[in-house]
Amino acid sequence: MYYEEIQNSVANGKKGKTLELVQKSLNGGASGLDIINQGLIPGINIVGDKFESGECFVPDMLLASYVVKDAMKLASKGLTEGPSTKKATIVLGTVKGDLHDIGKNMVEMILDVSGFRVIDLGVDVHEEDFVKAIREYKPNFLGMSSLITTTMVEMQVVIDALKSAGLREDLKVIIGGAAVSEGFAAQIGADAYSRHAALAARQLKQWL
Ligand code: B12
Repeated sequence: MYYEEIQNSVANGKKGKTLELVQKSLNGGASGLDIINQGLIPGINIVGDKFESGECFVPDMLLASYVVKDAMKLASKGLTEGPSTKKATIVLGTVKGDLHDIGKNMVEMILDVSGFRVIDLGVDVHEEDFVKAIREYKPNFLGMSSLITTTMVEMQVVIDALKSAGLREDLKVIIGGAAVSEGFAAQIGADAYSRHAALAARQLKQWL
């Protein structure tokens, strides 16, 4: 299903080629989720590994991220629509200081097709904006993303701000992103950690 080719074309920042391969895979009957999980994400991880080992630089990561964003839009057309009545609401955002949003967007996409109403606050979300959104939308869940070790501490800041505002009790908090872990979730008093988007949808359904 061209997964390896998709990985390589993402890693090389080739947008046209990637979109062509995604379309070919969809035409061949591949599911959007498999294309994302077996093609696009491993592809961008190749770039991340090369960045870590000094074989590529920020512009390469940026280029690959543009390719993945467009390809995800195309692949998500292959995802089945969930029920039209939304089960519950989640406020979602990447924490202060962190601009990574591909993973968060993927969580948004999966939760949306799984029947959740998602309020996406975007990236670099400050604690006061999380608090404001929880007040305004009264969601069942809060999801926070962090990919950088220096910004993951912001999750604790948000949880503390929610406690001070008296908004923590009625809310389940789920965290994710490459920087965090189950242990970290327990440490900061979050209710759950999810390694990937599909597991997040499963966890939220369990909480309903
Ligand atoms: C693309 C990328 C970028 C792009 C981001 C573009 C964008 N719009 O997102 C750009 C070029 C902007 C970028 C910048 C930087 N980056 Co960067 N980046 C990456 C890269 C290569 C891929 C990230 C990605 O999109 N992965 C694919 C997605 C799908 O995976 P994911 O985010 O982990 O999400 C999945 C799960 O974690 C989970 N999940 C994610 N969020 C959430 C939320 C919830 C609620 C739940 C339940 C689950 C969940 O579900 C997702 C899907 O299943 C990673 C390497 C890597 N392998 O992670 C480095 C990486 C994250 N970046 C890194 C660094 C250092 C930086 C910079 C500091 C570089 C610099 N010197 O400027 C800056 C920081 C800028 C900032 N302030 O944020 C480091 C972080 C190291 C660390 N330990 O802190 C990494 C790990 C690279 C490396 N190996 O060193 N980066």
